[in-house]
Amino acid sequence: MMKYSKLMQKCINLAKKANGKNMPNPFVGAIVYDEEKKEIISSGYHKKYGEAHAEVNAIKNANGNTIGKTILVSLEPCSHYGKTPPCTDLIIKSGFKKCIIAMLDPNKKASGGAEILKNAGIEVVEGILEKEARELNKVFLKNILFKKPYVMLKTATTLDGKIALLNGKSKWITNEKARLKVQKLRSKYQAIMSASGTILADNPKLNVRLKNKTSPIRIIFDPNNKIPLNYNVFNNDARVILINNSKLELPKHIEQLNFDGNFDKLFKELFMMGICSIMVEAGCGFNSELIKADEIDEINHFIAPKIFGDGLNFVSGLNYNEINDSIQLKNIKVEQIEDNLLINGKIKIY
Ligand code: AOF
Ligand code: ZN
Repeated sequence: MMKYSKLMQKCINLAKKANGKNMPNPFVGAIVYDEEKKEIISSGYHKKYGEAHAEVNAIKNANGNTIGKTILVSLEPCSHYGKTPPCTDLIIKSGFKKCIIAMLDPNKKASGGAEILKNAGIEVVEGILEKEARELNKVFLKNILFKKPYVMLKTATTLDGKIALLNGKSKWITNEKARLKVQKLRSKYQAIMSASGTILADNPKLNVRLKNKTSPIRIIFDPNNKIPLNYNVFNNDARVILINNSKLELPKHIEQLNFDGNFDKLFKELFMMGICSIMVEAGCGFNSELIKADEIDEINHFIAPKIFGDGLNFVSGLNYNEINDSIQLKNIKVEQIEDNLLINGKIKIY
């Protein structure tokens, strides 16, 4: 199994090259392998939404050298006619002996490929680097299983957990390199979401100031119509979705959505508007609402070596009687960025 893990890791690394152009489709990588010669014949990945699947690209690159060979794919080969024909047909036609899969496809329309291959006499091995493959496709999994966007909360606090001084001042808690990291995180999400408190206090641009990177869609939570339309977040650098219950006349790049207090419904509506992944950068009020509504999947939390004493909390209004009932982040990763720390963890694992 060791050799398959190494090869599957290569499939996963290949899949990442799509760099989001695959959205809303999954990241998928594939390798055609010769078990006798112990060598990789070819590889491929899903490059762009609507275009060839990973298996198709890997098989094309094998130039006919597939009979009796093994194919490794980071996702169960599809069995359906979508934008492209079923990969199972091509795998069977190409004469493969074995198919190694990291994870089954959660998409009911396309799943069942493993069974089809087995019925055609191909040996199928499932679950190689499944955890890594699910991490790679966390956004796709959330989208398919819940019809909602994947939501990551970014926070930055002092050592004593404060996001601002009591007077609201918060520029700058983290160091410059940590702020560059925030730009990189923003570039990985399709949309960035913030709320009126933060926007009125900081008038942020919520854009990406990195070379060759487009800025994310901005989702502005302002149900009580507090933010004037001349604020930076409403400029036409990118599409804006404004959550606001007033009757407004808006420029073309701003779409309006109402909010009735139900976050589950709000995120489902955002998904229907094509939003697959969201990074939240807001203040205590909005962070707390989303955490209480159980809408956060992942947290990236920066810590700076400062002590503010009395100040604004990162979360408030949550309380538990038992430690076991409190929120426990999983799969923790810690990165030191000069004198700051970045702690990444999951609230939900898909
Ligand atoms: C991909 N790339 O490499 C694999 C996918 O509309 P289609 O034909 O592109 O089908 C999309 C579905 O196919 C997708 O949701 C997933 O379930 C399955 N497998 N999709 O985009 C790939 N192997
Ligand atoms: Zn396919």
